[in-house]
Amino acid sequence: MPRDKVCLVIIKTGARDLPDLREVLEEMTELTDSAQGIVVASLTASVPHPSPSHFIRGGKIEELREEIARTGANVLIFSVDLTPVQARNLETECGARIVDRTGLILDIFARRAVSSDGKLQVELAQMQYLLPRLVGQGVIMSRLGGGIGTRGPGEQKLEVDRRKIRKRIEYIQEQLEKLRTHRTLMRQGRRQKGLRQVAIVGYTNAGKSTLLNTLTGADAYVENRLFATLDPKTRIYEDGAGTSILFTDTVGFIRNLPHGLVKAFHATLEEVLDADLILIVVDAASEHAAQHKRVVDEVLKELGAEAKRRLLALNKTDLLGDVEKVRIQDIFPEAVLISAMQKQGLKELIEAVRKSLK
Ligand SMILES: Nc1nc2c(ncn2[C@@H]2O[C@H](COP(=O)(O)OP(=O)(O)OP(=O)(O)O)[C@@H](O)[C@H]2O)c(=O)[nH]1
Ligand SMILES: [Mg+2]
Repeated sequence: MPRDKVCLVIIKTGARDLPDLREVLEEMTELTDSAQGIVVASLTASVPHPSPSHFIRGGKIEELREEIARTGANVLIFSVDLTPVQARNLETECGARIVDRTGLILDIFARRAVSSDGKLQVELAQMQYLLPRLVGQGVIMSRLGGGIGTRGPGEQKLEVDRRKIRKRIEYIQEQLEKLRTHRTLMRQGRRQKGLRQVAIVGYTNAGKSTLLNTLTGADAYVENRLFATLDPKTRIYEDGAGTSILFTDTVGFIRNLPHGLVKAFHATLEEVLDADLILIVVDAASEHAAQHKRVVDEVLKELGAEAKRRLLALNKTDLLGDVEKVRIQDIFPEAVLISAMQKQGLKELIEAVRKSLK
């Protein structure tokens, strides 16, 4: 299938805590890339007061139409979330598929889901997202053509009516409840064996799976794309001197992780809540390292894990010069500097983990 040609629409709202436009553009480009779309154009719009009908105003819509005509873009991806009404109206006005930020992230998750649990969780989030959007036939049918925002484990089911979708949602919720019970039992079993559990969390693409692999010899999937991991993986670390620690790799975080996704992935994210220690991995080579660390703290808070013991590991330090290393250690004095890929700083990390677990 040909890849979608995407025009990004980067919105500056009145909200104060937002990162700058350049950073949002970068993030949206990476997300689009992870969804196999090609960014052919991007446009920014300052919208302090979004219109309830179209979000953006007439002049901008005109500009968008010109961009579409000039570049041949078939999809508009917005950096914010739109109401179903706004999305539908824009679709009609612009003659291109409209995808909002949550829709884009859901699409990436749908591509990444491998296990049946992962697929169920994504499907739940997708259905809940689509349900209020199932108004006119037109909307739903146009979403079935393929391309960003149209695909996923729930794809064939999208044409069934709302009632069937609600039934399906109930069914998935029951299944996930079973999954949750199962995971809880597994954790209790491990605990009875006296094993301590460390949850590896962090911004997407920070190197969490690489770290799990390096520490435990696991074969977790690693990729330079966002949200490579959806399913948690727990593996044992043994140092040969009698220390055994369990490490769990989890789904990555992102700014404003869609709420429905956090809820759908609750069974999975409970691994984090139940751990004895939270090991936060930050990509120290990213110029947004501090921002990413803040986002991780926020998501942990949203999960109700803010009181948990934690440890910070700054990863990818193989990409830093000596000066940069000193600078980042200054910002995060308590952090351990590591390179999961080059196997640097791991002894110090395990030592710090052991200390924190005491
Ligand atoms: N240079 C360098 N690259 C690294 C290091 N650790 C991981 N990477 C690279 O960073 C990319 C992401 O690594 P992953 O381990 O998949 O990251 P993740 O945090 O599991 O990502 P998600 O599962 O998508 O949230 C891959 O291309 C890795 O090869 C490191 O220490 N140094
Ligand atoms: Mg991963």
